[in-house]
Amino acid sequence: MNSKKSDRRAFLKRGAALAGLAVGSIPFAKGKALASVTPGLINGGIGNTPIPNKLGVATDEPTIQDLLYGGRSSYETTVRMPATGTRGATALRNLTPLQDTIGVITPASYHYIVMHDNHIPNIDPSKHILTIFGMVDRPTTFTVEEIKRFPSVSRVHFLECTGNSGLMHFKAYAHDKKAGRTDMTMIQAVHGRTSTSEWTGVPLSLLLKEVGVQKQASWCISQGQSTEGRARSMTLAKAMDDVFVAYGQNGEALRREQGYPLRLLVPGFQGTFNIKYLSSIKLVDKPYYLEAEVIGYTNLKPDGKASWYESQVGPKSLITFPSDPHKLPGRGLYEISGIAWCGRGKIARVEVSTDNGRTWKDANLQQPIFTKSWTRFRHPWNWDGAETVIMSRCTNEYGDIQPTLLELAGLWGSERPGIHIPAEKVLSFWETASISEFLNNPIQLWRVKPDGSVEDATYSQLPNLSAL
Ligand SMILES: Nc1nc2c(c(=O)[nH]1)N[C@H]1C(S)=C(S)[C@@H](COP(=O)(O)O)O[C@H]1N2
Ligand SMILES: [Mo]
Repeated sequence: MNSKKSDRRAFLKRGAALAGLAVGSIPFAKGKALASVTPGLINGGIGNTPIPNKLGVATDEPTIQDLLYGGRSSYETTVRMPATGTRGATALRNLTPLQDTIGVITPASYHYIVMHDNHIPNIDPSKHILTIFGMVDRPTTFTVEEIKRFPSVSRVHFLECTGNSGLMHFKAYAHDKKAGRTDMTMIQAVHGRTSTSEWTGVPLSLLLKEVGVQKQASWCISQGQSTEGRARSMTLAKAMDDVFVAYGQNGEALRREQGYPLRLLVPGFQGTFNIKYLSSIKLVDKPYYLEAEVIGYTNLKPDGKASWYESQVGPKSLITFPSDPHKLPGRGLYEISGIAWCGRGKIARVEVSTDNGRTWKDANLQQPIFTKSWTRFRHPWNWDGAETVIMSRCTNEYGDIQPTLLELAGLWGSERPGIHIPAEKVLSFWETASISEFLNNPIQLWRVKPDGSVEDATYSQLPNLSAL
C-alpha cells in the first residue's frame, strides 16, 4: 500500500518527463494514479459502506427511495448554487457546478435554472395542451399524449442563458460582497448558466406540417404556461430547421424546473428562446418586439443599433479544471479539462495555452462531437509550480474563432455611447462592465498562483474590482 502510494507520488511529480509522452499513453498511467487516490474505487467503488448483517439491519444502507429512483453517494456534495445578485435558491436562478462537470452530459439535478416567473408550475401532463394557431390552415390543440405519438428525435444540445458570463454579475458583486458572500468569482457563479442534455421530442416542422402553415407566415410566437406567460418571437426558418418540442431530458421526462411536461428546444440559440411549459405557438408575419427581445438580452452595437434577433450563441470555451475554486496540491502532472460549444455547427478545434497566451497546443476532443453541444476537451499539463495564466480558445467547423475580451468589445462597441476603448488599454472595471452584458463568449483566463489556488484573470484582474 505504502509503496503504491509513493509510486503514485513519483508518477505525478515526474510529470516533466511524462508530459512529453504521446497522449495515448496517459490514460493508463492516469487510471493507475486514480485508483490509488480516489477513496472508494480501491474497494470496488463501495467506499466505506458496511455490508448489512443477516437481519438486514444496517445503518448506512441506501434508503428504499435510493433503490427505487437512485441517490448519489453520501460522499458527494456538489449542488447548484443561487446566482449572484439574488437572494437564495428561491430566486429561481440556480447555476450548474461547472467546476465538477465530467464529460458532456449535465445530470438533470445540475441543470441550471432560469425562471422569470416567481414560481415553478407543477403541471398535470394529462391536462396540458399545446395550441398551434394564427396563420395556419387548421388551428390545432395537441395533448401531451398526442405529441408523443409523432416520430421523435433525441439530440444532445447545450442551453446557455444570454446573461451567462455577463458582466452584470460583477455589478452584483458589490452587493453580494457587502452581504458577506464570498463565492461570486467561482466558475459556477460567473459561467454556470449553461448545461448540456440529451433532449427528446418532436420536430416542430412535423407539427407545423400537420397544421398547414400559410404562405404569409414568417415568424412564430411561442408562449409558456407560467405566471408571466413567457413568450418569444422566432423566425419560421429556424422553426422549420432544427427546433423541437421536447418532453425528455437525459432519458427521463423533463424535470419540473426545466419545463415539464413540454418545452421548446431551439438548438444554438440563446436560452431565452427555449420556452418552458410550452402551451402555444402562433404563426405570424412579423416579430412581436416583446420586452424580453428589445430591452433585455440585447447589446447596443457600435453603429448605435441594438442587437435584436441576433440569436445565435458564438463559439465559446472554458477550462473547468483547474478553475476557481480549485486548489492544486503541488507541481506535477494534471489534466486540464474543459468544455467548448457553439451555436453554429460543431466544435472543430480547441487550443490550450498554459503560458499566458504565448504558445498554444491542440487539446483532445471527446468523441463523438455533437452539433450545438458542449464538447469536452482534455490536455495533459505539467505544472512547474510557478505562477501562470491558462486559457482555452475554440474554433467551430466553419472557422469561427472565440474572441478575446477586447475583440468582443470591438464587436459590440460600448454599451454606453461615447465610451471608446482602445485595443491596447487596460480597462477599468466600469469600462469593462459597459462592453456587453449579454452574449459574452470571450476567452476565459485563469491565473494559477504558486500556492496552487486559481483565480479569474479575465475580469477580476481589472484593478477596481477588488476595491469594490
Ligand atoms: N416559461 C418560461 N420559459 C423560459 C424562461 C422562463 O422564465 N419561463 N426562461 C428562459 C430563459 S431566460 C432561459 S436561459 C431558459 C433556461 O432554461 P432552464 O431553466 O431549463 O435552464 O429558459 C427560458 N424559458
Ligand atoms: Mo436566460
